[in-house]
Amino acid sequence: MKKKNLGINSRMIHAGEFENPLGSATVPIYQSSTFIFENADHGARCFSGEDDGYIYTRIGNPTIHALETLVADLEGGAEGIATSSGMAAVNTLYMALLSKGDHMISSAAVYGPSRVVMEQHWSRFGVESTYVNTSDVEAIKAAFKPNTRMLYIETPANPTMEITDLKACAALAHEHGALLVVDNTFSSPYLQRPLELGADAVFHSMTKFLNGHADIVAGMIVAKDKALGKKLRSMMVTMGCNMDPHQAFMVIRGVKTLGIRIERAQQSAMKIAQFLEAHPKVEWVKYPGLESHPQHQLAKEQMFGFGTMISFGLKGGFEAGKILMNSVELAILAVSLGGVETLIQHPASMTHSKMNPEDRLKAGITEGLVRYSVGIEDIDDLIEDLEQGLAKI
Ligand code: LCS
Repeated sequence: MKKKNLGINSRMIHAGEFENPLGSATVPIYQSSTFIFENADHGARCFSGEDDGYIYTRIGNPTIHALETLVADLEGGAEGIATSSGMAAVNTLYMALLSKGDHMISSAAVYGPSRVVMEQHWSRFGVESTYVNTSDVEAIKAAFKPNTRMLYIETPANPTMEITDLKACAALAHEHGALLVVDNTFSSPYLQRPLELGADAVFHSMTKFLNGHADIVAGMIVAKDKALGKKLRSMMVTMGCNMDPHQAFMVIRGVKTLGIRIERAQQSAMKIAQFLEAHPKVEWVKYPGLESHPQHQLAKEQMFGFGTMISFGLKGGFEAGKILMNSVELAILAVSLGGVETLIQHPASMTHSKMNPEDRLKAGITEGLVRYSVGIEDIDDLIEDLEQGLAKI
């Protein structure tokens, strides 16, 4: 039975290449910084690329390779490049694909540091950027310039939950000679596969769903074709933002349960979103599964499920949100997302606090927005927790 013919749940458990001379059931941790050459000629052949033997863990490592080939398989790409964190993946993409004088267009609502690093640091090296509401295709069209080299999309967006039409973005980017890069952190390949919709590269903060247990920080880029993969890998190796073998082992372990974790959590997310929408103290709820979500139809078309992330605003604004965050007992007050534990946080003062306040508001990240990442606890407990927290407002 060929592994590539298997469904995604089977591939989450069995995909990924690793040499297995001792027949271990799981991928071993090759916790070694360097690898022994058979002789001097072998060493030279490894360096020249004539032999694909391992050299040094920053360049390549069998445990990391197993994870890279696993996630590349799930995303349907040619090459996976593991990085030390999601932000290392972001900076590898920027560094490899943008040069002085180039321009990129990005979703206005993205994970705060992905935008801040571009506006405050890559701008120092002459890279220009424009931020638009990418759920509006016309706004993207209008932002292209002759030097636009990258269209950078986060969908659903952190934390506004806006959805962007990836097929339309791929067509627009390619028409203008630019690459489409998608941050797929909020969905994971289980719920959305941007490469199948025309993206050139997709990446993850694997700190979130792929690892799923709030115990590892990690990133991954998957390139659609080998040539782009080679360029990105070479940049990752040169910048030295490689993953550690133990980190890779942990994520491989996490990916095995990705499907069942998401299925369970998104079932609860739908119920929680409906509960919040009907609650008198709640002003608005953004969850792609709700018919009230402005891009509900698009989410249905390009995603395989509505996910586990909800954002909402309370009638009492930020003060009410603060009371709720201080009152929940089961949900944990912490940043990050996509783990087995339910988390609640306030983007304006936490994950997106370094953004210019005016830009933050323009991007739809209001002072009162509360972000809720649904875990796999019992749904009745989660609702009861929110109910008692909301009652304190
Ligand atoms: N992309 C997205 C969509 C993210 O949510 C994050 C982290 C990153 C990239 C960066 O990944 P990292 O380097 O942290 O692995 N998001 C966080 C969040 O929303 N709360 O805490 C971290």
